[in-house]
Amino acid sequence: MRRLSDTIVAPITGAGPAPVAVVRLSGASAWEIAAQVFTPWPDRPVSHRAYYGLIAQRDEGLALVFEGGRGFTGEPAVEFSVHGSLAAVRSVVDACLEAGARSAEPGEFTYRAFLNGKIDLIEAEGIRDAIEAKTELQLLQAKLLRSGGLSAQVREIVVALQKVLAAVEASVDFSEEIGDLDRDAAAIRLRDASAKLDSLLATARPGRILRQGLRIALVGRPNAGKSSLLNALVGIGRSIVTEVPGTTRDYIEETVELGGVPCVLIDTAGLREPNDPVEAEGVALTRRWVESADVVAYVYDASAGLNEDDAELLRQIDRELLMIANKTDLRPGFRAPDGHIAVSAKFALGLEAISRWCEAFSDSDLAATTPLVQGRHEPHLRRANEAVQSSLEALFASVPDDLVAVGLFAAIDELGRITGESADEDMVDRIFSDFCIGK
Ligand SMILES: Nc1nc2c(ncn2[C@@H]2O[C@H](COP(=O)(O)OP(=O)(O)O)[C@@H](O)[C@H]2O)c(=O)[nH]1
Ligand SMILES: [Mg+2]
Repeated sequence: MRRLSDTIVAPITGAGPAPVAVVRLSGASAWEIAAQVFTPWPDRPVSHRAYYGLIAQRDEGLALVFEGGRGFTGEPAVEFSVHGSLAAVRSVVDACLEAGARSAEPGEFTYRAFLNGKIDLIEAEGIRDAIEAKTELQLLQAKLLRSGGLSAQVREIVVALQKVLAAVEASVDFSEEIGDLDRDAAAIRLRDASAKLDSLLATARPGRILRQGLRIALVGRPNAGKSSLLNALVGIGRSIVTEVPGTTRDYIEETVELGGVPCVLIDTAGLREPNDPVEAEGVALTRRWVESADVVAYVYDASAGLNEDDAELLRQIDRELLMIANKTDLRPGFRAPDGHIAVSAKFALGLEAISRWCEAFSDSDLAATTPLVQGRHEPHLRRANEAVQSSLEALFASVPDDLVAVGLFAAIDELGRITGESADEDMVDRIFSDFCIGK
């Protein structure tokens, strides 16, 4: 386990060379250590003030000083701005290590901010997401988490449950003095809490799409133009990452931003396309891609139309379906059936309609205005909701009121795991180990 009593040091800016780099020193002895590596160190440093001087006897730069409770970590800290060369950064870090600091582990600054009560776990996740954001919406979303919007909603539910719990416990302990529990009032509170949990849970899918991308499997008969469509979409989209297909893979994935939404396009490139698309192997493989996808983009040749093979493939698909009529350039005047999108992959026509569809499907408007729950939060919210439901049932069943309390304790505990109030050490460690060094 990390020792909180240590003073830790790490660069908090990216790998240089760059004009400037920042090295953060944080912990109880930060000022004492800074006094050894920075000259002239002020006699009475003032928090939030920057001092100019010589750092580690080699490079001149600024020392920005924070007193305990006022910086990012909540501890005394000093941030040195130096020239952004590898050598300059290393000499500052080394000087701090020699003076008694140790290297910070990944996420350790944020971990301390959490332990010192500056942020909760959700806000820490917002910081991580801001660092990792690849799209504008991801950045906006990270800000919503960081500014405590989701934390406040979770806490509000906890407070409501605590009020019911207090009433239940009072009626158990002092029923003679205060009379029976007001079951209707308790039920109203619990139903309201459950509805709030439901609406938080409803943001899980757009949240997952925003972070991990909307997974779209391209499916259709051989030669329908699936690979051409993938290339055309990559051509109009803003490229995020390109995954190189491994030798063991029988498909490729390309991540591209379409209509502001990160989309993972899944194609069957490299695979021997079966002659008969409904032959066992073809269907089994298609099913495997489809299973990992949110959406199946079913591509067909508009000049040939849909036939029995298409019907058979379509019967296998149990995902949200987007029908795409391709090769419309071969059929001037083609009018796509309702709900189908007409494109020409070859001439990159009609692709904007696919972007708009992705934008609408993934509720990306929501992501700009509402904090969305993350994969880590989801099981806790679900279990909290189940516990609230069981309390509601117990409320009107002929069972002791203690049983109502059991469900409420469980729900409050689950919600505390989201914000970190009742999180165990392993879980907290897992979250912070996702962070990079220097954060
Ligand atoms: N005219 C025309 N040909 C296309 C279009 N899209 C794909 N093709 C051609 O159709 C053939 C099969 O395309 P491909 O993308 O490999 O299909 P896949 O088997 O579904 O991946 C190739 O010769 C493409 O050039 C299109 O929009 N218009
Ligand atoms: Mg292909």
